[in-house]
Amino acid sequence: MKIYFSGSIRGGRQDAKLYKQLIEEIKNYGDVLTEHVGSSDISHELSDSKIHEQDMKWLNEADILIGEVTTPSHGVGYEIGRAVALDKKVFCLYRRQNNKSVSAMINGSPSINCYKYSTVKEAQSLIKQIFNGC
Ligand code: 6IA
Repeated sequence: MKIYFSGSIRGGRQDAKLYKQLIEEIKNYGDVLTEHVGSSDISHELSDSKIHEQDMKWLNEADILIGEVTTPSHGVGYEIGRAVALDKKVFCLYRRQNNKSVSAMINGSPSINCYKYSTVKEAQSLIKQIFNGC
């Protein structure tokens, strides 16, 4: 199974370590095409148009998108919308946080499965559930 993991880059890297932990769990179920999202060293070599081209190619190849959407990111929202339009399976994970709700356009979409979690352990167990249901 090919998996597209989405997480914030220019939207803010405060959750980069968490993305890495989730990607490590997701790797038990298939090939993660976007492992760089969890890397502490994001390369600045490619132009924005090349990044978009490469990511859309991977999204087309992917069977499923998993997004960590706690940190709002235009790129993540865009990828989720494109994945829905391509009829991919889409799952979003987000942490319970004071006074912050995930976008209604993500949480309210009938094509997107959204799960709240509190701890990394809980997120990892949600990932297990997602892939056991696939
Ligand atoms: O708007 P954001 O940058 O937060 O969007 C993050 C999402 O867009 C991620 O899920 C990635 O799949 C994609 N993305 C954004 N930037 C990159 C990138 N390099 N390489 C690959 N995918 C990306 C950007 C480096 C940049 C800081 C110069």
